[in-house]
Amino acid sequence: MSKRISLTQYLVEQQREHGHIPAQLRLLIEVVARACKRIAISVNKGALGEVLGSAGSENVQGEVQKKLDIISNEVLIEANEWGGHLAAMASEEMDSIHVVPNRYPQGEYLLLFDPLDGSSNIDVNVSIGTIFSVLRKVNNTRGVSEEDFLQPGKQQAAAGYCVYGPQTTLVLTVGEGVAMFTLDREQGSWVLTSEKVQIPEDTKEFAINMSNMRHWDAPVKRYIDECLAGKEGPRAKDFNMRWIASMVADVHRILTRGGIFMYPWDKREPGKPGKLRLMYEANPMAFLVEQAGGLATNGRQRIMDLQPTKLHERVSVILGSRNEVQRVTDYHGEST
Ligand code: AHM
Ligand code: MG
Repeated sequence: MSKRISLTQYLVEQQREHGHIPAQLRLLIEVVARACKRIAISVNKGALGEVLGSAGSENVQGEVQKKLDIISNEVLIEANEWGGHLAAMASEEMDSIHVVPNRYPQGEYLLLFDPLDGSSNIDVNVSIGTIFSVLRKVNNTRGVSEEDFLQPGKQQAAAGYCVYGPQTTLVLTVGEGVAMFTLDREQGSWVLTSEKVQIPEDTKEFAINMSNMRHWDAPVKRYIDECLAGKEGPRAKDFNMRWIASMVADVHRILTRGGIFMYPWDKREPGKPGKLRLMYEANPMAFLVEQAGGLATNGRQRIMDLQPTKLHERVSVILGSRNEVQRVTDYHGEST
């Protein structure tokens, strides 16, 4: 059997080789990974743990919160607030930022997360996940405020997700490629199972919620129409479609075998730039996808170049295999 490399060993080796993972960042990643293990235990218990169903509350975006959304949020906060590596946290499930209480030392990092992405899949036993993004607190001269979080995605120090599926897998980047770790349940440890992940440049697989087709903008409609035309159409090849409705699971497939994922802006709510959240979903996934050789845009600009104006900002998302994302982005350019 080949040598097993744990998450800790991987991070220590990265630190030695590249010297760019400060001890605080390593600790932070390990704490997030530990929290994900706890969330995985709750997810696995399902009905037996009485964790399914709605919590009877709404988040800041007016979405009904599931019990597991709230449990996962609490697990991440409790695990991270006392370690001394963080200044504050922000979550899709909280109205405003959570500043590390005074009784604990304040660190230099900011942690953002979608504690349980793919909430509509919780009760039906389909893959869901936790997405996280790490920023550095740039201004050290005062306390911490929401403004400190409003940094473009290219400034992320680390990002990743944990997918709770048939296997529990943690996928991570610290800016030196993408690595995957599978949870060994018997040992309770994360084992490196894939390194230097690369997304193929071309693909025959797309992921989009087709029920929104009538609301799409012309460039998205053109791209999908061409895919659907198959061998006989302008693309001269047949395409396959997948839509799990859990971004983590769709992105995980794309990191594993390629593909394109789109949750584009559509005409239903003209004032709203998209469904997915820039800071908790789009930025961390864009960082991972780019580190694996793919692209991530909002149709017009690179996602990680976008300057956020508010914490819960939404964005149009197109990411995955480089040549396909470039094609959809070019279609947007041609339509203006
Ligand atoms: P959530 O964070 O409330 O779970 O919403 C995000 C999810 C993504 O994981 C997924 O890609 C999308 O919403 C699915 O949306 P839809 O149900 O419109 O297909
Ligand atoms: Mg989400």
